[in-house]
Amino acid sequence: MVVLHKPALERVSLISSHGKNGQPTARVPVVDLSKPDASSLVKACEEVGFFKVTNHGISASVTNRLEEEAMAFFSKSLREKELLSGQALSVGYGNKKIGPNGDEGWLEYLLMQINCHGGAAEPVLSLLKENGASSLCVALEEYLTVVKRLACRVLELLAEGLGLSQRNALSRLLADEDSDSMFRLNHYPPCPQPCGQPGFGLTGFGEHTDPQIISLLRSNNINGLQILRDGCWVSVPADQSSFFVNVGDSLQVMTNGRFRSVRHRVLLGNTIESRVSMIYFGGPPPKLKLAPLPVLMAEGESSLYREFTWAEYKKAAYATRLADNRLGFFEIWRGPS
Ligand code: GA4
Repeated sequence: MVVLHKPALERVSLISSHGKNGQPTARVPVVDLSKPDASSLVKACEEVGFFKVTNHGISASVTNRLEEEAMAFFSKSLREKELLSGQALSVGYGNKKIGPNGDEGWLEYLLMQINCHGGAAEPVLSLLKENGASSLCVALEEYLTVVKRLACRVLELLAEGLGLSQRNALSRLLADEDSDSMFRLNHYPPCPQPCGQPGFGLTGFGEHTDPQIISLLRSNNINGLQILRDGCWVSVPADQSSFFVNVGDSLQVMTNGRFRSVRHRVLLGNTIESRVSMIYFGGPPPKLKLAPLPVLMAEGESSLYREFTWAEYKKAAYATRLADNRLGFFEIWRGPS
């Protein structure tokens, strides 16, 4: 993986090479938390809406434990796993179906709300315990504590890079006991047969942007993640020791479009091994009014969005299909440009 230092990030295209299957590979901006550079972090959010965090301080034993527990859960029988499905707003165990509006992907998952103490919330927590998955709960608890801390650290660095006077101006939204954050464990089983272009063809998770403020993804070493960059899909080489971070729609609004929520998807090609990913979606409290931060607005600049709360946005999001441009409904139309 090529590490981009600030001047290089300014110069080069984000497509670095073409993989074996002819698919362009993304040159992902890297943020090394052992020597953090707030301005290159801001630049990555403006130009790509996506970056990778290294030297993050989360021990491999914590991520490995959760990955092992997740695999143990997903290797249970469908009947056992389905005891955890059918909850409101898609929370719980899901198989192929994503969201309530007919989207499907080649995956199974566990989706949960995060509670005010930063752990997995009810009803998934009780269902896991009742169904003999208490060691998964322990691994979840341990992981969620550290991943939330990392998300807050990234947001503090962003606040610094944006020149916000309060370091916690963004991170406090995740730290708030009413923060509406979520977590998902995804298991993409091996593809049944090589399909489409060699190595690429089966949609694991269809294209979308994340509605929340920020998402932190950690996966095993199986490729599949792609981001949309200047109208082209580019593959993100897997890196199990790093965290991939993407800007969500809410942060796009709070920066009045200066940061872009990145469109991404998962395409599968591996016929032998499973892809496992764990994603923390840091969201604000339901009552928060999503609007550009006044200090980020230049003189005379007006908001690109009408004012709405996170609760309204989330409700609207659940009425959309995965690939829809959800923020479009909240944009103020300014006539033909
Ligand atoms: C995309 C980001 C997160 O995975 C998620 C997804 C949610 C779900 O799977 O229930 C949604 C999707 C996501 C956006 C539009 C709606 C809601 C599926 C869907 C079709 C948990 C989230 O918050 O929004």
